Order: sequence, then structure tokens, then C-alpha cells
Amino acid sequence: MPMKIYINGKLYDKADAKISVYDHGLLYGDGVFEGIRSYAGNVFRLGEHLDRLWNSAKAIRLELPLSKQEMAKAIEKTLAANGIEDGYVRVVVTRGCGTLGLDPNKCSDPQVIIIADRISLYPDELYEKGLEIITVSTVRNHPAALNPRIKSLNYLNNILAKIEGLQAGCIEALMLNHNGQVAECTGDNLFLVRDGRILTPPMEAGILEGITRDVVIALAREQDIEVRETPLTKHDVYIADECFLTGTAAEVVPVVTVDGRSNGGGTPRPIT
Ligand code: PXG
Repeated sequence: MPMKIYINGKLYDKADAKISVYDHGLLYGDGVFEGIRSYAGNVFRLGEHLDRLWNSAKAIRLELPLSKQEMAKAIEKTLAANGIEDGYVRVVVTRGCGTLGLDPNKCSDPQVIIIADRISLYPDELYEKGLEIITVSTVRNHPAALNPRIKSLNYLNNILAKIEGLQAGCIEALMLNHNGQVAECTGDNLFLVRDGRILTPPMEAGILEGITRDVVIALAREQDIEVRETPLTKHDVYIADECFLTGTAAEVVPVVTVDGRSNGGGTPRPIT
């Protein structure tokens, strides 16, 4: 059975799921998106993902052509149409068709796309062995230029960092912000553990407000583990006892080395 893709209220076979070459999502990366997990038929933190999508859209002055409730229904429908219980949902909203010029006001109809698929980001063994990552020279977008809180279709900042990481043989890459502080990885938030406390960069570091990040912070606090959202430098990373990354795709994945320095590599990672 071919995969069914949702576009503006209708389901299309994958081969027929197409968007115009005049869509500003393609021409300029003008649009927003979300990546969401479904576990055993339950969409994980759907409300939070929809809130973030709506906020991203608001930040770029893109008006969604449907309500959050309608979007939730559309996501359920797309998952069901593909028989997916454990999977990954990609919601994309583009600015729509316009002219060959930046003006978003010339775009009339935003395109709402929902893809429901399966995902495994990293090989299973990496969840046991841990990732080896490096700090790359590509600086995370300056929040006053393109705020990382906007989950926009413009992911070149992250892709350039990813290319640098891959070039060095690393599957993930740590990005610093314009002040040289730790920001986040290309598709994950970063956490450190030191002396039994969890440390993670604050929103002001210029990061995406990860939904997995929020879940991990809440779970840790429930277990009376102290969590500090505090500015971090590479120094903090190098002296940490543990390091892990969080994201919808990655879930929670341990990091064993950063720039070849070990974070309790090979030893137990009790907090992670
Ligand atoms: N930071 C960035 C820059 C992200 O893109 C996260 C953190 C984690 O946020 P959530 O809300 O998912 O906990 C993300 C999201 C992929 C992929 O295919 C990963 C993300 C987004 C889109 C695709 O690896 N991560």
C-alpha cells in the first residue's frame, strides 16, 4: 500500500503528493515545521508541538488556514491512513505560491503538509555506546537575525554544522552561539551532568525550546534531581561527568566524547 501524504485536507499517494515550484517554502525556505513522535498510537506532547508550530508561524507572520483542533484531527487521520502506531509525523506549513520575489504578501494560500512515517535516527548500538561529537565552527544563528526558537524551513545553519560534523566523522555536532556559549546540536538539545546536577543552556543562549528538553527537565525535577538552565561554555562540557542529547527524533542519547574528550566515557551514566 503506497504511503498517504496529507496536503490541505486531502490524502495523496506519495508519488502524487506535490507542491508548486513557486511555493515560497521551496524558493526561500519561507515556512515552519514540526517533527512529532507517536507511541502506541498516541501522539506524544501534541498540544506542545501545536503551540510551538503556531508560535513559529506567528513569528513569521504566517496565518495557519486551520485551527489547532483541525490540525490535531488531520495528524490522527494521516497516522491512521498509513497504519502507523509508532512513528514520526512531520508537519510542514509553507507560505504558499507567490511570485519570484520575496514579498510574502503575494502568497495567497499556505500549504499544510503532513507526512507520517517511521523513523530511527541513530543505530540502536549508539544508545548503548554513546555518541562521539565535535564542536563545529558554524555559529548558531544569532537570535536577532533568525531566532532559533522559530522552527522554520530554513535549516541551512544546522545543515552547515551537520556537514562539518560529518566531515569529521561525527553524526552530531555541537554548535556555539555568537558569544561562544554552548547552544545546541544540529537537531537536539544538549544536557550535562556535574556533581549529580543536570545543566542545560537557557533559552537566552539562542536555542530551540525543545519539547523533549522540557519533558526531561520535568522528569528530572520529579525525581528530585536538580536542573539548572544556565549559560555553559566548552569548558563546562569538557569537565562534565555525563553528557546527553534530547530530541524528538533522537529521544535521549548519551554522548561519550566531545572533541575527543571523554564525558565519563565507558563508565556508567546513572543520570542519563
Ligand atoms: N534543537 C534543534 C535545532 C532541533 O531541530 C531539537 C533541538 C529538539 O527539539 P524537540 O522538540 O524535538 O525535542 C530540534 C528538533 C531530524 C530532525 O531528522 C530533528 C529535529 C527536527 C527535525 C528533524 O534529525 N530536531
